[in-house]
Amino acid sequence: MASSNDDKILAASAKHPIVPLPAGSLYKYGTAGFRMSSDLLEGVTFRVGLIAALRSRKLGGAAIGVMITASHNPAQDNGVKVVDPMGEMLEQEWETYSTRLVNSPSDKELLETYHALATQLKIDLKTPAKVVYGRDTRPSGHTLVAALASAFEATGTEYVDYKILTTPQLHYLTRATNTEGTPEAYGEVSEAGYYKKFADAFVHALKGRKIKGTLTVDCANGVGGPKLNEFLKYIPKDQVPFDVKVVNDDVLRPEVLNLDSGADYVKTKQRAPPHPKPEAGARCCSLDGDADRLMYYWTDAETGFFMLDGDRIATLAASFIADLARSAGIEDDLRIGVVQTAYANGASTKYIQENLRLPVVCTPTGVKHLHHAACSFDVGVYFEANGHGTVLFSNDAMATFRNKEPQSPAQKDALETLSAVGNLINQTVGDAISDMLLVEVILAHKDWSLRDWANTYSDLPNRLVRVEVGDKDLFETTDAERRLSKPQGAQGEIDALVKKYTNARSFARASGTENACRVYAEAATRAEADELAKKVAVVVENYGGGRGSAAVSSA
Ligand code: 16G
Ligand code: MG
Repeated sequence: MASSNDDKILAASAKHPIVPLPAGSLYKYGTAGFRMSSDLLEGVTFRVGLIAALRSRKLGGAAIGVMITASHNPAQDNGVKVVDPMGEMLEQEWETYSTRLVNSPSDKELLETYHALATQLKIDLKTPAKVVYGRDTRPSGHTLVAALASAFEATGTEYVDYKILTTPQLHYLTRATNTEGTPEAYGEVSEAGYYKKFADAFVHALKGRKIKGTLTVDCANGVGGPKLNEFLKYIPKDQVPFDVKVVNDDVLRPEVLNLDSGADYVKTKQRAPPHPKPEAGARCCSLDGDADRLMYYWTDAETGFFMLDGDRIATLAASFIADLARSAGIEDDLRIGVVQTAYANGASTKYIQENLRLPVVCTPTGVKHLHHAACSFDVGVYFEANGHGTVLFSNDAMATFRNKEPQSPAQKDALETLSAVGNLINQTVGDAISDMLLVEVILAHKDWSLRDWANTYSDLPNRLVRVEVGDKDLFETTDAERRLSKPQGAQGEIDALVKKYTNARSFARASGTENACRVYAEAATRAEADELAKKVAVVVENYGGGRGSAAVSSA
C-alpha cells in the first residue's frame, strides 16, 4: 500500500500542520466549506487539497475547483470550498469525507484516512487528477494557496493557479475546463473567456435597447471591484453605452474589506452603505466580498431607503422569462419554476404563484439545495433572499430557443432574447456580476425604473433575530426548515404564537455558519412582525438552554 507519494504527503503535511481544536470541537465542512479565522486554515486547506485530488481521481481525472474565500466575513477570516466538475457545489457525501480527513489528529492518521477513503471509494490513486483554484483578495490567501499547491505536488496532481478571482469566476473556469472541446463547451478556459462570454451575451440580450441613467456598484472593497472594472473593458461602448460608477473597490487595504459596505451589509442593516453617499434616487447595487450576492436599492426623500433583494430579482427574472416564452409561443413546452427558501418574503411567493402563475419550490437554506431543486425545471429560477441566485436553463430549453422555427418577427425576437439571456446568466452558481447584467437587461427591455420594479408587489414587514443558545444542535427542522421537529414542544409553542397575528409566519432554525439559532417572522404590520419575532426568540432561548438574551437584528 505504501507508495513514494506517502512520504511526500507526510513531509508536506508536516509543513502545513493542523491546529488542534479544543476537545469536543471539530472542523466542519459547512454550507460554505470550511470558514473561520485564517490562522486556523493552513492545515485545513492542505487537507482540502488532498480531498480535491481524491475527488478528481474518483471522477476519472475531471478537473475539480477549489476556492479560497470567506465572502462577506471580516478580512481576518478565510475559507476553502470545493467545486464539482460542472461548477456545482461539492457532492454532499464528500462534505462528510472532507470533515473526516481534515480532522485526522496526526500526519500519520491523516495518511491512514486518505488511504481508507481511497479504498472505501474504490479510487485508483494512479488515475490522473487535475485541480483549478483561485482566491479572493484576502492577504491570508497567499499562505493557503501555497498549502494547496503542496498537496497537489505531493499527490502528483496537475494544477492551475488562477490567482485572484471572484467565486463565480472559479466556478466558470471549472466548468469551462471540463467542457472544453465538447458540444457543451461553456466558454474559453481563461479569465478573459469569462469576460468575453458575458459581455457578448449582454450585448445580444439588450437587442439594441438602451440602459438609462447611471448604475452605481458598491463592491464591498472585495475582489468584485477589480474584476468588474476589468469586465467593463469588454463592453463595446459604441454599441452599448453602459454608464457604471464603481465604488468601494479598494482592495489594497484589507481592513476595509466588507466594512460598512457590500450586499450583506445592505441586507442585514437595511440601509445603503454610508460611503460614498448615494445620490438621491440613483440606481445602486452592492456585491458581496466574493461577488456572488447582489442587492439593488435606491434612496430618496419620498421613500427613504428601498431595497430590491434576491426575492425581487427572482420575481423580475421569472416574469421576464415567462413573458418571453409566451411571445415565443413555447410556453407549453417550457416548465418554468422558482425555487426559494423559508426566508423568502411571503408576498413574493404569493406574487409568483398567483400573478405569474408559476410553481414555487421551497428548500432548506444553502445554495446546493436550491440549485439541485432548480435542475428539475426546464428553466429553474433560484434565489435566496440574501441575493445569491441564478437561473438554470436545461440543454433542451437552450436547444428549443436555437432551433424552433419562428412564425413571426415577434417570435424570432423573443427566441433570440431567450437564447442570449440563457448565455448571460451564469449556469454554474449565483454570480453578482452576471445577475446585475441580467437585471439591467430586463429593466431596459421593460423600460422600468427601480420604482416600477418595486411596485410589482408589497413585501410583508419582517424581522430576523439571532438567538444565542447553549446548544444549537438541539434544534432540528423538517418541511424545508419551516418547522422544528426538535426539541419536542417548541414548534407547538411557535404555532400558538403565530396564530395570534395577521398574515403571520415564523420559523426557527440552527445557523449553518455560526453557533446560534435564527428566528424569522413576518406579519401584516411592522409592530406585529417585531413582536412575533421577539416572542418566538424567547421560546427558542428557553428550549436551547438559553445563554443571555436574544440579539435582535433587522432583516
Ligand atoms: C452560506 C450559504 C448561503 C446561506 C447562508 C446561511 C452557500 C454557498 N452559502 O453563506 O447560501 O444563505 O450560509 O447562513 O451555500 P446561516 O446558516 O448562518 O443562516
Ligand atoms: Mg459570497
